[in-house]
Amino acid sequence: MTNCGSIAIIGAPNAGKSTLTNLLVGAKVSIVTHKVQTTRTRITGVAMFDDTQVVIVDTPGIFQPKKRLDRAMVSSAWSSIDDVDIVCLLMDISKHKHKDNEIIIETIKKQNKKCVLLLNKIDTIEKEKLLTITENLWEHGIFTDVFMISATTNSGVDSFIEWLKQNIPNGEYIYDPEDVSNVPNTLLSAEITREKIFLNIHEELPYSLTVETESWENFKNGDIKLNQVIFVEKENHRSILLGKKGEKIKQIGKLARQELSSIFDAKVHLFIHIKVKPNWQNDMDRYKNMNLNFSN
Ligand SMILES: Nc1nc2c(ncn2[C@@H]2O[C@H](COP(=O)(O)OP(=O)(O)OP(=O)(O)O)[C@@H](O)[C@H]2O)c(=O)[nH]1
Ligand SMILES: [Mg+2]
Repeated sequence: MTNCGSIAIIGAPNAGKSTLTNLLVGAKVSIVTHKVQTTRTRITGVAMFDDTQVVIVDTPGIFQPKKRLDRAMVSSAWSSIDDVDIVCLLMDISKHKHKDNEIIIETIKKQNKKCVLLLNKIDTIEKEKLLTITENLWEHGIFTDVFMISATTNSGVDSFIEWLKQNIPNGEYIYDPEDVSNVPNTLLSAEITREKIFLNIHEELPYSLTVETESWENFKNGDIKLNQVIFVEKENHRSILLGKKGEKIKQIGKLARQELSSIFDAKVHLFIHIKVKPNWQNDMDRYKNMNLNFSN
């Protein structure tokens, strides 16, 4: 008898949702950076724990959205809770009082939902504080279980996995047990390039650009040729991205290519073009490409 079910990991930006997703899956399916709002769309990973298959939906961080892209991201995160068997609210324990977390808790209460609380980054606070924080949060009455974890040091995650094995319903596997994700390779590779931009370009620019894979070619010798485009809003954004003598984009391309070669176990030829498209955040096609709903 096998078990199979789905969980959504929701929470404020930067809480560690994608880090935990990758840890549970055992492979990098979702990009991670130290910056908020890294994940822009739902990313489905597949984890196997003995005879239990867990379909993990990593979601964009929930915050108070202003722009259309922000609204689409937040709405994509909230919509995940109706599609899964178990909702997990992941919280950076050091930010448990942050406004975003208050709003998330209130919204869950209003919807009469229950969820599992995953208190993450316990490596960043003193042990003595853990119990008081947990007790205070428990009083909200919306949590069925609480786990204290660190997704970077792997602390406490085994207990959560054991709990999943007990609580995921009986059922046939939905995915091949060898699968790690249902994210198309074109999207994953665009995400990897976006991650390198987030890590190498500072301040606001990473938020006002998007990356798409325009073409993907598999060669007979196993090599892969990728053409990607980065849409930016302004001409000076292109200059920042290029850097002096094109050094910046060269470095980003190199880092992305190295990681893609390792993910796809092949030689990757990556060609990146930068296009200035002032209004891309109001262009429906860009949203389709990210699996986001345009009309939010
Ligand atoms: N110290 C510590 N850092 C962590 C832990 N888990 C994640 N991080 C770090 O937190 C940062 C954000 O991690 P992500 O996994 O990208 O967070 P996220 O919730 O997916 O963020 P968004 O996609 O922006 O909503 C990264 O720098 C991680 O390395 C943890 O348990 N302890
Ligand atoms: Mg994320």
